[in-house]
Amino acid sequence: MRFFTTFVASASVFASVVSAAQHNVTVGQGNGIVYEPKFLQGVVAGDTVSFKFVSKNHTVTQSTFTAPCVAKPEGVNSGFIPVDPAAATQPEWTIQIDNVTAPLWFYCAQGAHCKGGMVFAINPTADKTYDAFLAAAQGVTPSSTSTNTVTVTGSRTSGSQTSADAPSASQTGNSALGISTPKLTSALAALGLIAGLTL
Ligand SMILES: *[C@@H]1O[C@H](CO)[C@@H](O)[C@H](O)[C@H]1NC(C)=O
Ligand SMILES: *[C@@H]1O[C@H](CO)[C@@H](O)[C@H](O)[C@H]1NC(C)=O
Ligand SMILES: *[C@@H]1O[C@H](CO)[C@@H](O)[C@H](O)[C@H]1NC(C)=O
Ligand SMILES: [Cu+2]
Repeated sequence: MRFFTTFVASASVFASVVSAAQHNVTVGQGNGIVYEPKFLQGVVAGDTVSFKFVSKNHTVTQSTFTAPCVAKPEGVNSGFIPVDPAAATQPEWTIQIDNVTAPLWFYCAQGAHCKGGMVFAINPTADKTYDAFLAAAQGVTPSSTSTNTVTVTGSRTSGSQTSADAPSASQTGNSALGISTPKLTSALAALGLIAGLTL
């Protein structure tokens, strides 16, 4: 009977794990200044979104619908993640979506990538569409990136893989933003040695 009890408990844990979907987004596909797909629909609370960085040196930075190329205060931010073309594995950065009441908006903080159309959305609506967000991004001069981003770059290029990889302000107290637990899921230890990447 002890075996049976254990089995039931394990099964229910497994069920709750598989019910949350993992959505996958590629960053920099084909050396492009692009997220693929450009937006996700139907993301529900508990789902994760995993960003795989496949080229160059991009970010996934949370913004707002009205200011697409400006980091949202307290928003999540991957920081700059350079990709070594010769590396066997590519860096991944994963967020968990806790609150899908409102759409979520993101951009790349590298150079003029945002103005060039490198923007991403989760659950855009009929009212606030991806196309409207993209148009606003292309019409807006990217502002200088926040001090948060500078901090992230510094700790990543020094090879840290701890939570200091991203600004702590972005990692906690984000329930109202609907996002939690950003985490870097691939080894970045060699980052400090990567050189000569193009923007
Ligand atoms: C995302 O990638 C993971 C790991 O490769 C895979 O298990 C999962 O099915 C993918 N999700 C989708 C929606 O394709
Ligand atoms: C979910 O997000 C909405 C819109 O941003 C916000 O008004 C609401 O308070 C959030 N709910 C929770 C439980 O954080
Ligand atoms: C990535 O881009 C950031 C911002 O332009 C820059 O500070 C950093 O040095 C770049 N990293 C690499 C490895 O090129
Ligand atoms: Cu970019």
